[in-house]
Amino acid sequence: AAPDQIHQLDALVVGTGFGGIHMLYKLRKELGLDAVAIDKAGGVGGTWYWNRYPGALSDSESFVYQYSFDRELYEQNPWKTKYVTQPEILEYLNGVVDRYGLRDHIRLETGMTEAEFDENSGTWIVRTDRDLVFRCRFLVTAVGLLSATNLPDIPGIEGFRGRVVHTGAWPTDLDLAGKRVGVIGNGSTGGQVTTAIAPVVGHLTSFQRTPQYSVPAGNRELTAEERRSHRENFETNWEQVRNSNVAMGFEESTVPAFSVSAEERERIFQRAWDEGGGFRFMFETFSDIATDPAANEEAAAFIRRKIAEIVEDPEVRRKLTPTGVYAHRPLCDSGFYDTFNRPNVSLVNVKENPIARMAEDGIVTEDGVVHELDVLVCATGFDAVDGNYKRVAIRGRDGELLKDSWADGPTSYLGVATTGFPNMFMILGPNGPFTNLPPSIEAQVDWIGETVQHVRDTGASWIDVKPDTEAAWTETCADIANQTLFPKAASWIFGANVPGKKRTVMFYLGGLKGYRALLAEESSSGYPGFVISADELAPV
Ligand code: NA7
Repeated sequence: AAPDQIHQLDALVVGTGFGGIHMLYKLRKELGLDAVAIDKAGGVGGTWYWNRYPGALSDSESFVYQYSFDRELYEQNPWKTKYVTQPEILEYLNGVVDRYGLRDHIRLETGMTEAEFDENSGTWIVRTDRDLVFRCRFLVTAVGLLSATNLPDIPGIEGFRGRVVHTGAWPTDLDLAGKRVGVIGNGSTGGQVTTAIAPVVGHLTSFQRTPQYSVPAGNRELTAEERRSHRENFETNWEQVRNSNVAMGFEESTVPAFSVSAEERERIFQRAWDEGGGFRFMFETFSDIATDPAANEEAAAFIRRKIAEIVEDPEVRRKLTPTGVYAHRPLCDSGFYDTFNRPNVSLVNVKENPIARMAEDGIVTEDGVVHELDVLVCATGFDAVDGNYKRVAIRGRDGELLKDSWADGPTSYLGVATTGFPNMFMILGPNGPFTNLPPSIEAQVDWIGETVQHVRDTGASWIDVKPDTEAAWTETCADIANQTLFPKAASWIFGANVPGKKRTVMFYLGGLKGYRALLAEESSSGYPGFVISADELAPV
């Protein structure tokens, strides 16, 4: 584009999910900057725009699955159930955008394709898939850590006469009633979609590679008393959330599993099972489920006993029963195991009997059976954390591509900035906290806002992470992860779900409280982990 077609801005935000919306609010309403947000989607909402599959639900409890930056917004939110569904969350986010008058500053159906840092001017030039080019001092990427879809590579899939859909790009016109539907995957998404559609479809075939541990979600209406308490205890509740590890709105246990008797242990697991919630089951019961193999096995064995009680057919039960460590992202469901007692549901374990190819009329497994399908639903997850960064060309200092800089695995400092890419801030970048996400997003947005203000106040043109700082942070994240059992399970938390993706640490598992303290220390001590362009020029 000719220079006169370039839109000059103080800041550009890429993405309009929970992170992007809050960042745009911060930049415009609190810092008074000229900021715009773009999104490749046709509406705002990020994750909650794309994941419209039946059964899509946040399994963070609704009283903590929202913003806390405006108490009035919080108090006016009408959510009445313990968990909220995709349409409710999407409506909420649209309401936030309208409430603060942000819609005029959002360009939809506009995807970032390239971004390049110009060191002389200390600005970013951002190109899009439209005729829109931006030049801005600050670039904030809020592109989602679970949004770049991962599709299975099935030979012959293009010859399938039916329809193939990914849960993370769900079409609005798809009617599954009476259809023969295959679902590949049984993570959070697969569990939800399978449970929701089984009563509606003609026949459902679930293709599972790794059986999962799941506990009941326990969704229900909140009582009037609970809702009143959430409003009235706004400050104490959010203080608790911000000073916890997983930010889910409960106190994490400090009691080791073997410090109580076997009967007491059983009682505590049963109480958690009855209450519901995957994170509660893993972190509210005992302090060492995620770290001590023997404690972990106690929790796993409890869930296996429940599966044995629920699932009637012995062969189906065997296939549904996990044997490994309980260290994926903890799941919960609304009747997942029960679904396999239905006469219209069948289960194929694709580790024992892999998918060989796709025929015109369905999936052919290695035993030669054709599983006839009208629709194939891929609940196969995401190229998590860095997926969206690798799909565009982001060039930092000296023209280096971000995906090359991350060739050995994505890194950052505090999940918000990465060396060589000055003035670029990430929301939920690699090696950020592993928590219920809105509270971590708010911590990052606050910090990014403060840092942008700092750079402006000092008159500097850019700020960049020191390479040593970033290397040390990667090491910290790896050290903490290695003290847990999570690396022992092959999941997206470590990049293990995408073929060919390097397995590496992608989260800070030290908890939100510690994370927030580190962010605060960095800014209050004058950004020792960063180089600020003026610093370099200062006489020694
Ligand atoms: P997940 O948790 O990555 O689950 C993906 C599922 O798809 C999982 O069961 C995978 O089996 C399965 N999968 C992936 N690729 C294949 C192939 N090629 N063949 C067979 N099965 C496959 O994604 P979700 O969308 O459920 O959830 C992601 C996060 O989003 C979730 O944790 C929430 O935080 C929100 P595997 O276990 O790898 O053997």
